[in-house]
Amino acid sequence: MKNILILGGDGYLGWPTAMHFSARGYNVTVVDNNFRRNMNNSPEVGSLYSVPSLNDRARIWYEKTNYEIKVKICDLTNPESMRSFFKGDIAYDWANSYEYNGKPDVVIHYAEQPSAPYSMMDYKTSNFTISNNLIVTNNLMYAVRDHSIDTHIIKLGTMGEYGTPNIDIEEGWIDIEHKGRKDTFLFPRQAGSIYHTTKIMDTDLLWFGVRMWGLKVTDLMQGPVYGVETPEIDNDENLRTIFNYDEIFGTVINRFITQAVMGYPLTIYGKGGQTRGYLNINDTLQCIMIAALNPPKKTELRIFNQIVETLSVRDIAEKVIIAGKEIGLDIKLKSIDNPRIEQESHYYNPTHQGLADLGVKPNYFTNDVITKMLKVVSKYKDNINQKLFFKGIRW
Ligand code: USQ
Repeated sequence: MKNILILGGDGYLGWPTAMHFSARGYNVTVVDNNFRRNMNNSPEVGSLYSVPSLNDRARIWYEKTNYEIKVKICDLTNPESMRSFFKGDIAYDWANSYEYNGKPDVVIHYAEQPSAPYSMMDYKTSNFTISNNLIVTNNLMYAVRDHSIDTHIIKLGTMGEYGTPNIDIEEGWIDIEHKGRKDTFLFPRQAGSIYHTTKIMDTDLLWFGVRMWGLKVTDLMQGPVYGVETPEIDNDENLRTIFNYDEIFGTVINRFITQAVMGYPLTIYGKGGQTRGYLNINDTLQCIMIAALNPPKKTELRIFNQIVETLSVRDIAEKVIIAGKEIGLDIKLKSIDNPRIEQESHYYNPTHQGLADLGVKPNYFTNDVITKMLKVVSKYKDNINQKLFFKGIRW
């Protein structure tokens, strides 16, 4: 494994992933269409701080570490743009000052519209989510099939593909016995938003590519991620990753931490019994690295549930309140009429053994982790616009 291609390398997870691989000596290329960055300029979106352009961040990273991260800004819904990364030409694109690496050994696919609320705003944002996410995945699948069949595709899926069924959630697959015969199928899926539905469709596309053409795919069913620091960011202002606290792009833990810092009551939607599998951003990095170092067999769609612990919204709020007290914060919570359509108290028991068996060591949502996050976020207090905490995007 030498060449790593990261699609969506400017996002919350993409940029830390790029630095994580680069710091370990891999040849990293990041591609992005600037969607998340442009959205941060919208008056409805709140980011804790602004981050340098992707090209500038790569330059700053190089000056600090001597490791090069190659950057290409382009739209991967354009099939020719996607295919250019898999042809293996060592070519120079003069117009964009970009030099192509050889074929990627691993491609990590984050290049999707990642927000459930955004996908539910109206038919336009829904159409954008569907067309962007599915066309990028389909372009990727064909590019690998046509030019680089040995490339290992690591696709970020989501635990939300499974929904909240009243049975245990298996790791991707389920054995079914029906009228005396047995077979193995993808675990039943039932998404709670248009965004999550596109992730189900991505999985179906890739499963098709695996069966038809023998692609080598790892699909990571990831839960909501939280955190603001990684060893590579190393508290460096210029290497920070995009961090949103607004209702559209902020995930619940990052939002609650930011609300806590501002003394704003934590926005619990409905009963707060909504339970999900969470993980720290550092565990995302661990999981991706371990998945890359342990590729599946050819013709295998390997699925891992990428979470480390399950928590309800109320559990999260209570933990933040307790940790906040330790550093003198008086945090309240507030139950809000739920703008989403989802179960608010339900059974939830997902298996998540595969990545642990490969050596992932979990970091939990502890007091210590919470107080550290509260302290980092406090530094940017002046940038926080409380009006963006709740907008009420209805499903
Ligand atoms: N929630 C609140 N209050 C808030 C925000 C959220 O109670 O202020 C609740 C939501 O109703 C939901 C839960 O917290 O029940 C999680 O919401 P979220 O916004 O953190 O996560 P979600 O919309 O599901 O999406 C996020 C990421 C997405 C990823 C997904 C993993 O944005 O990219 O795929 O987490 S999962 O949820 O497992 O599908």
